[in-house]
Amino acid sequence: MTKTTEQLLKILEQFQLEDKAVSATPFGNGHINDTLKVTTGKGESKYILQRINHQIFTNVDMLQNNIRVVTSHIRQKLEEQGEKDVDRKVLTFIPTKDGKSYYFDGDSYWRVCLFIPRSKSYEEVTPELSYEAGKAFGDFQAMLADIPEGELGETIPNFHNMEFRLEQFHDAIKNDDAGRLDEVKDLVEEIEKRTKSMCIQEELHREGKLKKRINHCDTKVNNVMFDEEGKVLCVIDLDTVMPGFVLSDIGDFIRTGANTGAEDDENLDNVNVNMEIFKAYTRGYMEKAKSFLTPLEISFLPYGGRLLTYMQTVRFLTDYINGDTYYKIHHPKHNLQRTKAQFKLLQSLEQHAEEMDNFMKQWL
Ligand code: ADP
Ligand code: GN1
Ligand code: MG
Repeated sequence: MTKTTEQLLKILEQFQLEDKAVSATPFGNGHINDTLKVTTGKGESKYILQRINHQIFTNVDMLQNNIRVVTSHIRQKLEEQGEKDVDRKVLTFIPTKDGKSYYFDGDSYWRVCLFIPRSKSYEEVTPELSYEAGKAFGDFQAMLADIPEGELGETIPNFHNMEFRLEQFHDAIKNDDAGRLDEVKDLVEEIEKRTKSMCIQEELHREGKLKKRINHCDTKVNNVMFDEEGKVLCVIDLDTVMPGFVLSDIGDFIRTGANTGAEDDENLDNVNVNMEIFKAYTRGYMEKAKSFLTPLEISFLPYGGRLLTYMQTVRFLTDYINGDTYYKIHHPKHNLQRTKAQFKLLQSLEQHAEEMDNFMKQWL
């Protein structure tokens, strides 16, 4: 439900804001939450207001508790390191007037954080920005590695569990709720061909060879904030930070950052893997993550790119078959278009698999 500015300002009044808000306008390109930039009387962008998608994040208390644990853990580490610019290096959430981390208006859940001044996010990156982002996500995982097990909940259970995503896919096919199955038969077949090879992580985990770590789980390039000089400030969009398999956090960056086209590109010729971006991200990531990754995990990093791209293909197609119940869409065939573009990227990653594996040898 769209809110008027007046309604949004009423919601903002519930929070302990230092400066009075005068406007709130839609911001960013997220598919899940609604993000608004809040401006004060002085014309300054001061806050970010977000409506949490509680159809998807059903346990808002768990979600907000995870974010509190993660941001305070990082804040403490930054302070210990003598960091001067802490407020631009980690998100700062503003409590409500009654001390809660979110406000429920009887219909939606809202939260507010500080707008990071002089910051920028990108939909496309250069090798330099990609290297910086690799360091940022490697560092993020390293900083969270000592959070005791059990302290963070799974905000979306089985979020990056490939076996579970395929179960959802097969349910969608069985039900064919929107009557779209005929139209997507070829894509379904391509997905089926790869099911076994894409569930290796779950298999290795059962065999005790792969452990879970705390991951960001949404390492899209637009979830990294950079400063004016192209240095990383911090990673944002912390809703999906949870225990999972380490490949998530390289895989989603390769999927989004190392794509020469857009996630939903209409022209599939635009979509290919950009090897320079892959190499730069991996170099940055390995600088920070080498100390905690096992040789098995290191050798699997390029597979992570294929896996997350395959997973996203499956998720978009599942949503299309279900009749677009999960992702925000901008036109009726959007999820199909996204599926095709992601599948094209997967094919390109498959063609470059050997080259990517060879690149990893310097760390093995
Ligand atoms: P979504 O879940 O919708 O992706 P995000 O938290 O990633 O939401 O926010 C969407 C976009 O808004 C980001 O890509 C970023 O450009 C911008 N943004 C979010 N939080 C901040 C912030 N604290 N300061 C500045 N920009 C932000
Ligand atoms: C969603 O919130 P956003 O737009 O950054 C999704 C990710 C997908 C991504 C695809 C909670 O991320 O898992 O990879 O869209 N988030 C959730 O673009 O499902
Ligand atoms: Mg985001």
